[in-house]
Amino acid sequence: MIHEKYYELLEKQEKLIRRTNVKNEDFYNGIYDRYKYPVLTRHHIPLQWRFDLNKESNPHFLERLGVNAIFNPAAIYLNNKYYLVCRVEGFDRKSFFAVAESDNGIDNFRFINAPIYWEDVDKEETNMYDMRLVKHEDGWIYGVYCSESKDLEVSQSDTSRAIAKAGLVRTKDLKTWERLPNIKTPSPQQRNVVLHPEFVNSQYAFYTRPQDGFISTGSGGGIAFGLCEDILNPIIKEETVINEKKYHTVYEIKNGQGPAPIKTDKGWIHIAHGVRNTAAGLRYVLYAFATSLQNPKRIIAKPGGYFIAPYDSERIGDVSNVIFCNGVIVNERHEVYIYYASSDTRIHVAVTTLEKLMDFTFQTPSDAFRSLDCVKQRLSLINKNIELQKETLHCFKN
Ligand code: M1P
Repeated sequence: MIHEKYYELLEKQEKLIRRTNVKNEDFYNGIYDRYKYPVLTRHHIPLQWRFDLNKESNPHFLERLGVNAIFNPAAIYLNNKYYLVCRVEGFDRKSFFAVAESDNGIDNFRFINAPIYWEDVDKEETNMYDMRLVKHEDGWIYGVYCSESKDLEVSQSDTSRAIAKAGLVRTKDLKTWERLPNIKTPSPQQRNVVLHPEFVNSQYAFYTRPQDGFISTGSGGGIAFGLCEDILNPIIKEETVINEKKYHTVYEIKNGQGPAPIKTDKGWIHIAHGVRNTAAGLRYVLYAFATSLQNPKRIIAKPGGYFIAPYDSERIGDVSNVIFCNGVIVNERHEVYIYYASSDTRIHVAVTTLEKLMDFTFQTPSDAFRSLDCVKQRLSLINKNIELQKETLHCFKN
């Protein structure tokens, strides 16, 4: 017999899932709209994934397998539906992937099927997270994720040193997944590895983020590019850093590719995350850049500063002051849905159009790298506006 408490919690959860999301009218930058409510939180997880519903075996209706957070989702648009492949983190710290579906991309996201399970090919793998989904021109949907294992080279007393690698899976329907071998790269550690949607020189192309250590990126930490001949035996022989981390920018100590880039008439638009250090710890923001259609290794535009930063309550969570994005959707109406997580805790959406995103990417002044040069940029903007105001006043008087 099902415990009566289940029905009570289910009713509450249904209200949450069916709640209409609305634009956050307090926020304006013209570039994108923020939405009032997160699109997914841990309260959206199906109750049967957390509770034993049976009154006999669970008379007090205790939570057996809790969920701590839902964040950093991959995103894909299939058959007019919006899908997020979320990072779901249990109370035990282990993350896994689960698919949520919505008809409009901004609300009513509901988890479907069961948590994703695939063949266990790497017995050393302890944790998995931050998938990037790509519908590749070869016809498969690929997922690249961070596959974490304990570093066995360090002494036994070091219980936290780990190794991050790039795990690879593929699917056609988000239900059945084929686990392919981990991607081999020249760098000792990898996170934020992303497949480019098209072949480059007849090869699979990847963005990587080489790093020496698990947390600290050491000599790596920028966005690199590499080619791979065989996706079933994925080896990237050479990684070339195309977008470095840089002093006194928003990507000073880490710089990682977000979702796969968006193709536009003027170039590939990338949403990436940049990290800097502060007295309060690391601060993660999103920024944008564009690469050439003819040569995806060449950066052709890079607006200065951030695109999305932690805002109001987004600042607070398990790992505060973090905005992370590994999923974006462009629908047939050229609307752009940017799924971002705040503070490693919950998922939000920011919505714009391709036209506005291109305007932002190609027209925003780039970082001048020095305060006085940035003042010059701003003075040029102000002076142009003063001229316009004078002209307008003149016209008005006449
Ligand atoms: O805690 C912030 C993020 O830290 C890691 O990202 P990165 O390697 O780019 O610094 C990941 O653990 C990511 O999931 C997390 O959101």
